[in-house]
Amino acid sequence: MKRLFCLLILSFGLFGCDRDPETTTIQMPIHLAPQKGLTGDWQLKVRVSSPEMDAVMQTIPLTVDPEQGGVQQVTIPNLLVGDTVKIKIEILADGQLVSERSQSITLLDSAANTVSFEMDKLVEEKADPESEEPEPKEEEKEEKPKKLPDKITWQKDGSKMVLIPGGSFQMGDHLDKMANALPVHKVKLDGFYMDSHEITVGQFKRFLKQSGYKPEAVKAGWDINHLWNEVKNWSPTDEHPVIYVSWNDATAYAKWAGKRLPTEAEWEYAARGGRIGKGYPWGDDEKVARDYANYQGTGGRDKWDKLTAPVGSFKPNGYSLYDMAGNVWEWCQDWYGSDYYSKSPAKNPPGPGTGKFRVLRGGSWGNSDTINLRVAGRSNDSPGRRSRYIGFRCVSGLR
Ligand SMILES: [Ca+2]
Repeated sequence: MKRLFCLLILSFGLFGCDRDPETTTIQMPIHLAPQKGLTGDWQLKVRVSSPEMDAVMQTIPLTVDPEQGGVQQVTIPNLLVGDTVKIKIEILADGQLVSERSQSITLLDSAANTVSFEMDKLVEEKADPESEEPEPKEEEKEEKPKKLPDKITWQKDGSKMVLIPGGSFQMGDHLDKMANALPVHKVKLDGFYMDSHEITVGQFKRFLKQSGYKPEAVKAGWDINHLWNEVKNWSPTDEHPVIYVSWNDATAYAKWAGKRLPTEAEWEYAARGGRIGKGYPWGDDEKVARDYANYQGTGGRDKWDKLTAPVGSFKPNGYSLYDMAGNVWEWCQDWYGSDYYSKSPAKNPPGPGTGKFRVLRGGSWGNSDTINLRVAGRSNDSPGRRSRYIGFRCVSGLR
């Protein structure tokens, strides 16, 4: 019983309803033995790769209580029939790897491809992180040189940043009233680091002090004290997100910090937190929205009525990003194009070459409807626009 083991079960069930001859799915029931006395923020990382395609990687919050044990179902769609793929499962507690398993499977035509993983004795592996299982040994060695830290602190502005691993996702949504989120299309992105929090009032003040940059509100005639008094009405402390920043201001900050604004595709991919086809950063359940987002009104964790919340007051998504829904709208790098999704390049789309408005994402404390909190929701405004509802965060590419 003490031995670690990995059980592979292939079951070839013909489901009949899959008429697409080229793609299929993998179903992955992940069995967790009860882990006595363990607490922490648990995550499941799933990586699927083959010689024919780039790695698809997801980070998923563990829905099974590790103390109780149980089965968590993971489904990976849109895989090529006939491909032999390698699946790697990692379990992390508070960002630290505690257990991993790998298996390969050849995907069958029109079949439900199932790989079952048995995870037990998580703590024994944690105690010896250098230990490797005999079976996946060679493949583990291949991957180690690529390993980047999951979390970093950006020296220039002190931001905590999290690694968003490269991969592919379905961008957009079929939800009513979101014609500009169509067509849903596959996008492939290189990895990047993203600020885990929105840029705060305190960070933006330090930027102005150190750089001498004159914010757009001041250029437009506001006294700087008037600007900060206005900010204070809705973002009362240095820990609240900065507001009344135009796209030009946000871009100037990012440039000063040696970062950049996220592309719209990067923002949506990151907001999804490794989840596939879900409406919000936390999944589909609107009833728990106030655990994750500050929007109009209060309830649950949302104690902020008619103002922003200090950044990081709500639960993070699967990539440890906070406030990707609500609090403040976030500027993206791209020009806005309502029909851009029909002509977007498949890899690292940069947005239209020109336009009148810049993309805004994520909704804000002022939104009454959760539709604005959706990961695929798109808004826009002119690059000089300043508002109590708009802030930003930055990213850095890996090269
Ligand atoms: Ca609120």
